Amino acid sequence: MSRKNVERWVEEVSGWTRPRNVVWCNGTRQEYADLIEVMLRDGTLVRLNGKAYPGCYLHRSDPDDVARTENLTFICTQGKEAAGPNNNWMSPADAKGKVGKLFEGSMKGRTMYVIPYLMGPPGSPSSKVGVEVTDSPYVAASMYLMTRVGSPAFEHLTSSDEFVPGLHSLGDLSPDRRFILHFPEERLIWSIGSGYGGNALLGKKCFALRIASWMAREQGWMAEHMLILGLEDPTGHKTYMAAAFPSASGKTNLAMMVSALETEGYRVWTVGDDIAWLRIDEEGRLRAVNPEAGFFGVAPGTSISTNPVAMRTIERDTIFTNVAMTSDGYPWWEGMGTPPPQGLLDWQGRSWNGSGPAAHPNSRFTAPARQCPIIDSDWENPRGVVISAIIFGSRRSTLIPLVTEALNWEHGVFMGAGMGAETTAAATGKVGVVRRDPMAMLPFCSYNMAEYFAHWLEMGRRMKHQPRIFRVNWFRKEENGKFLWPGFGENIRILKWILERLQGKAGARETFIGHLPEERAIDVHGLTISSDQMEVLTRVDRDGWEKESDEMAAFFRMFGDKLPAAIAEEHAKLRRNLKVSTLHHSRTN
Ligand code: OXD
Ligand code: MN
Repeated sequence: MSRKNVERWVEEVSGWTRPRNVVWCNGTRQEYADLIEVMLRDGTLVRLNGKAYPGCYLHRSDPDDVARTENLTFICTQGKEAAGPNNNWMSPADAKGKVGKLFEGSMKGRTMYVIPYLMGPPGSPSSKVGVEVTDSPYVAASMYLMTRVGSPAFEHLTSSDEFVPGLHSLGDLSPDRRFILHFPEERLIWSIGSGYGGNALLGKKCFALRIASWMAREQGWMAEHMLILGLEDPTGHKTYMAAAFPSASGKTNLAMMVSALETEGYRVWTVGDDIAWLRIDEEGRLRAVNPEAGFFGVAPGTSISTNPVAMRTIERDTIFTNVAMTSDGYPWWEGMGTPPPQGLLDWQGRSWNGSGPAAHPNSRFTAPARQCPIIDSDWENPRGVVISAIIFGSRRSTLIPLVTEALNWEHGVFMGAGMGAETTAAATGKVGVVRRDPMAMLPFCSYNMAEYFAHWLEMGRRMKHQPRIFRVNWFRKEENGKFLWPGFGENIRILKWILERLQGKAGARETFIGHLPEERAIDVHGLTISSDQMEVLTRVDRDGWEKESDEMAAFFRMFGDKLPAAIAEEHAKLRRNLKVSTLHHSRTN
């Protein structure tokens, strides 16, 4: 490599942030052990019960630093237009002037870790190198779990000189001096004032989604907020699917699902749980790799019944953040399936008095992907896996059916582009309000989303074998607030319908929102769900769609005439069809 280029950059930033010393990370186990030692000594980590949870630690963060801060996240491009109405923008000069000052001396008295890391499988044409410089040992240790640190990165750099530098400092952790800045034109990341995963593990959201989505558009590939799974059918054949859901909406659970139809031969294999890098192969198929090497999953709600695979993945060599801790040194969180024990310490280390959650709602586990018992045999295949279906999903307690298949690629892109989602605790702000979150990428697309939709359309045109596109919603609720669909391992029934659609076997009826499963096309044997409930789950609610369509219109209007004509046309078609169905409605009533 240009190890020299990296050295030059490190020298520059250390002259300016002034750390006490600089440590280069090579990715060895010993280095990881040393980092852990440092943090046990200074209280950054607490060792968990070594018998039940060997190699596991708890980190309690600053109480004001527990989630991504979208309002403090900026795209810094020469022109504001390039960032689009979907991003906060600062000019590179202003950003560097303002935030550069905060970095001055910000590492005083601390160690600076230099972390060269590879995103993607070693030897893959999709993989890319980043170098993160950080003064947080917690961030450095987390990077060991989430990426491939050291030699895989240097080896990759023998074939290409390109690396994405990322400068991170905890600063004083004040939200008033917190900035997550992206300079996509020069492929640079600056982050200060937060140690939280999505703000500070720069390989994840900052590089693998924001910088990468920009690079992907320029270079003709895609960087998406998607899990990747392999669905094995009774013949032993695997079909790979990629699914985009907003943060904290069950991607990890879906990617690691223990199938309720396992005895019939349907099972799921995990390739990734959060991010997919997709490119078109020589035969015109879409192939995906998981750029990450670990999981940064939401703890609350994870249990032996909801996600036994995750529970097994995190029983060793895992860092927990902001979970509660029992008096025996076990991690604990709401929805873990055991009642809160006596003597519980809450996520801030205080004795828990029963009021409020003991674990923070966005508390997390960080664990290497190779520990996942159902990790797919091809998860590190340099060529990636061929994607046959793309699934969009989000939390919606009303309206959106259990599953819908798009009528074609353009309609599918419209489906993703207009997707609404209820907000979650993964970002600061109000939870449970519906916002438009196209392709679950609203917080992560670093350029004008109108151009992002155009890029999706263009990718579709370039593919000879387009994946089919689906929209799912496991989160529909009854009036009493109970979920209508059991979810988790039972979601295999929906994946099975999707697979049968790909195989031309499953029945569907065409409606103006797409293909919906025919009555009894979804295999519900063994489930206690009535045909009335299934009918509700697959119904098209005209009035609800009228309102949904208005909300989409308001969102699309932000993009003015940049909105691709194909998206505007799909929206107009929905409007026309709604009118027709109103006429029909009034005639038959
Ligand atoms: C995540 C997120 O942590 O999307 O994956 O916030
Ligand atoms: Mn995510």
